[in-house]
Amino acid sequence: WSISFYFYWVLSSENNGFGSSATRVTTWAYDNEAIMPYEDGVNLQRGKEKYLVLQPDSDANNVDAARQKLIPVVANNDGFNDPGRVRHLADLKFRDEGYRLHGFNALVSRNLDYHRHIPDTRHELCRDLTYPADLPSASVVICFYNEQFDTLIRSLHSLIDRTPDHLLYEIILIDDYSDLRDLHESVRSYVESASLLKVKLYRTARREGLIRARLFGAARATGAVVVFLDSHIEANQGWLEPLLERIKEDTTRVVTPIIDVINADTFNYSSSPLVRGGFNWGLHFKWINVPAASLAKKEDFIKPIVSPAMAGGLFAISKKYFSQIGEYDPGMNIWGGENIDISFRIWLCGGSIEIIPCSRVGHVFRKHRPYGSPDGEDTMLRNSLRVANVWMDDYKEKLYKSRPEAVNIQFGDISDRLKLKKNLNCKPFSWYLEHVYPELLSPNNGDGFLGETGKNKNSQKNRFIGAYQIRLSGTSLCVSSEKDAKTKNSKLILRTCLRVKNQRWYETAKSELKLDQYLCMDVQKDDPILGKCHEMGGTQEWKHKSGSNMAVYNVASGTCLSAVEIAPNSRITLSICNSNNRSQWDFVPIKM
Ligand code: LR7
Ligand code: MN
Repeated sequence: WSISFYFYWVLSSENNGFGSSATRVTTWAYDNEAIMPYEDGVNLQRGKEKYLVLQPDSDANNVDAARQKLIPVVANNDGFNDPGRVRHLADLKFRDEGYRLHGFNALVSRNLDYHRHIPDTRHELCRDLTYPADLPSASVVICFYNEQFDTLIRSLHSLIDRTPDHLLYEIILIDDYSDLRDLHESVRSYVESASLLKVKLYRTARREGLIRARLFGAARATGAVVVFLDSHIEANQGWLEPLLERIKEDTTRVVTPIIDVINADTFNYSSSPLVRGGFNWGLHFKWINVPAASLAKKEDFIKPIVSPAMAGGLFAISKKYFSQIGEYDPGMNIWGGENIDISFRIWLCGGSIEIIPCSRVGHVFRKHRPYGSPDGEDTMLRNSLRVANVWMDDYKEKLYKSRPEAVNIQFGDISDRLKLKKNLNCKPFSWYLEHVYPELLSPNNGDGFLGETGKNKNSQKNRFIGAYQIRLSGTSLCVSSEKDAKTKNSKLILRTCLRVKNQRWYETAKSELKLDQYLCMDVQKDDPILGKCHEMGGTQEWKHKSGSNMAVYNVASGTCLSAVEIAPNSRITLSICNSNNRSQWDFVPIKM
């Protein structure tokens, strides 16, 4: 896929208090790099009209001046002081460029404290556990390619803040030849000026990909245990001790924390259920259930869970054992498949993989992977072919069957890995299928979750707390779905207020606005739409005060509901919150 998609924001002037000279409509296009006058003939089909922002005509030829004056009149005291709040055009640019470059809301991340509080998501029994005084110490290895600066720094601080000093030997940070401007130097100077003495920063001499970048880091690690982490994580309370304890008892155990979710739109930190790691025959990782029988008692919720595979990004391993089982396959490129490879190797060559419920680390689950491989290669498939041809015996045909194009793909020399397999005296793949992951051969493949922690089910939070028409203040026009109340992806438009279903918004305690049991007001590319309710907040979280002349604020986008025009059938969009009359709404209570 390509990362070169464009945003066009069309900026048009109107009579707005910047002076009466602003009468001629000047249109501006914005493409992430520069604001430039928009000329007829530029193909706007590629993007679409995004924002109507106030702009004085007199500066039509002065981009910098225009950029500054484009700041709209922000409604003061509207109370929406969220970290994702878009206050001016530069924020909007930062947010949208962030999504493009990183796949998450960089504006939120920039505004959150590096030492922010996150909820302790462990089971209550975890807090009573004690650990031996002589746990081995750990070298944390984090490689990154073009990571968002604040997110990377917060990852480091979370580790330093929440790891006992004597257990954190060092943090080895590998910049995998990032090409984002100034990133390396910014990280270097931050680490130095904040005196992060345990952080050792390196840079590879060329883009290696995460597999070889981790090898580069692990080679420099001197702690007894190596902990690999992604560069967009937050370590939670007591995360390391339970991992080290399992390794101290048996160095062939490779252990992972529960990977909690840091929401890509809001950076909201939430608990993940107890699950195991599996995959399908395409060798794509997936979560599978924990058998119900193994979660019968309360104590079961804090016991290690054996897992057929690991997600890949977060795990601890004895340094000696890592080298003994052959580290990673250095013939793998950029991204993908290395987690399945190391999972097979661990199980087939005498070790085990466990998920440790009392260890919690949050990870930003991005909206899309914001990078490819330099030559456009499908590295996931190529790397998976190496895995299949080294470890899967005749079962490799299952991969070829699920990816027919694979027969034509060169996956390089695997003789070293075959030698390793022989030297380590590893078992055949059929043993793994029989003893570790029998579900892979059964029809449902381990799908379906039983391991819920019992939190979200039918929670009180889903009850309606009000029902409203949302009326544009001073008009008799209401927020309505363009199609009927049950049509997914329907756009929102202004319609003459009527007591009809597609104007009847039910509000929940999670600040959702629902037209229907399953459809919530949502955000899609800066427009409000009806989306399937996902209960994750963010794009479906709408803040407002009750009463009249109120802004309606979306937590993920940091912007407010705004009519494009004051007329029936006008589109409704999201723009920088302001006090103009296209952005003020009345919440008119109606019978539930
Ligand atoms: O060329 C690269 N060089 C790098 O240094 C590409 C990536 N990287 C870095 C990157 O900055 C990040 O810190 O490597 C790390 C992992 O890359 P991500 O975050 O793009 O990967 P991911 O989280 O999308 O994917 C998961 O699968 C990968 C397969 O190769 C790795 O094993 C990731 O570590 C892994 N992440 C997790 O397991 C977190 C939980 C996700 C789930 C389920
Ligand atoms: Mn990741």
